[in-house]
Amino acid sequence: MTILKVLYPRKTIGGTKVRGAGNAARTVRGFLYAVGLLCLGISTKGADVDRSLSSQYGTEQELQRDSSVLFYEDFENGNFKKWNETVGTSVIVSNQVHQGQYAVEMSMRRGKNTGGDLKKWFLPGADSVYVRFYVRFSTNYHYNHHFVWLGANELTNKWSAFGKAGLKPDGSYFSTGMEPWFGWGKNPPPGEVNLYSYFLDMKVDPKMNKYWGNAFFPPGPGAGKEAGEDRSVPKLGEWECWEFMIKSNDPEKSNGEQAMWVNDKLIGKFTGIRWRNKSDLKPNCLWLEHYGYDEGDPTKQYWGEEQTVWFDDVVVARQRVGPRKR
Ligand SMILES: [Ca+2]
Repeated sequence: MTILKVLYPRKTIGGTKVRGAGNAARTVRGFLYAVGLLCLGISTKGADVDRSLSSQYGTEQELQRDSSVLFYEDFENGNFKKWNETVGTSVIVSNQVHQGQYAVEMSMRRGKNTGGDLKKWFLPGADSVYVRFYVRFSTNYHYNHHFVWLGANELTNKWSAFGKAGLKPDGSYFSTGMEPWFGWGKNPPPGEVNLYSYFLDMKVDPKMNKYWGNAFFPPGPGAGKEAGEDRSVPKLGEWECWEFMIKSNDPEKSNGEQAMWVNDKLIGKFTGIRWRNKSDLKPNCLWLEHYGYDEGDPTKQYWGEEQTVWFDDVVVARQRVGPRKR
C-alpha cells in the first residue's frame, strides 16, 4: 500500500519563493488521506543490488571524477560558488562538519526566518539521478515543512518545477523530495523519511480538488497513523547518510522509479511511476533545503524557538553513490 501525505503549498512567483503566503494551505490543516493500491510495486526488503560509486573508489577525490557524477560539493572551498542560488540562513561553518574543515549550516528561528537553501541546476539533466548527502539534525530538533528536493525542469524554463503546489501536473515538470514526515506529531523528531512527489499520475486531494505532493512511505500500518515497524526515523545529533533517486520513465510507459536509502540501507523502492510524457524532461535541479517555521507549516504547534540542520558531502550522479568511505 502506498500512503499519500498532503502537505501545504509553497507559492513561487517569477522564480522567487513567496514564503508565508499559503492561505489555501491553512484550510487543509489536518488533512491526511490514503490512496492505497496505486498499482505501484513496493519493495523494501532484501539486499540492495545497485552497484555504488563508493564501492568502486577508495576516496571521494577519485569518486568525484567519475563520468557519472553531475555535481560534487564537500564545502571544502569554504564558499557557495558551486551553487546557483543561496537563500536564507545558509552559512559555511567549521564547528560541525562530517568530513574536512567545512560544512553548511541551515538554521531556522521562530518568527525570524524560514530556514535556508541552496539550488544547483545541472542541465540538461539525466534520466536517472541519485542524490547523496550527509545530514545532521540538532539535538533540539522538532520537525520541518520541506526538505531536500530533486526537480525536473524544462530546458526552456529552469523554474518549471517550482511553484506547482496544488496544480494538476501538465507534463512540464516532475519532482520528489526526501523528507522527514512528522505524522501529525505522532512520529519522533525529525519524523519518518519518505519521498514527497509530483508526477503525471499523482492523486488529487478530493476534498480540495488540489494536487498536493503524494508521499511514498515504506509499507506502514495505514493512512493517517503513525509510522509502523518499517519506518525510518533519523537520529538527532548524529551525521547520517541519506540518498534518494529518480529513474525517469519511458515517455509512453509507466515504468519510472524512485528509491531512498539511509546509512546505506534501502528504505523504500517504488516502481510503476509515470513521471513524464516526453524524453527531454529529466531531473536537473538539486534543491538542498531546510524549510519551515513558515505560515503554512503544518508542524506549527510543535515548533521550538530554533532548530538547525547541517549538510556535508553532497553528490549528484547518474548512478548509486553510497556512503563516503573516508
Ligand atoms: Ca566538508
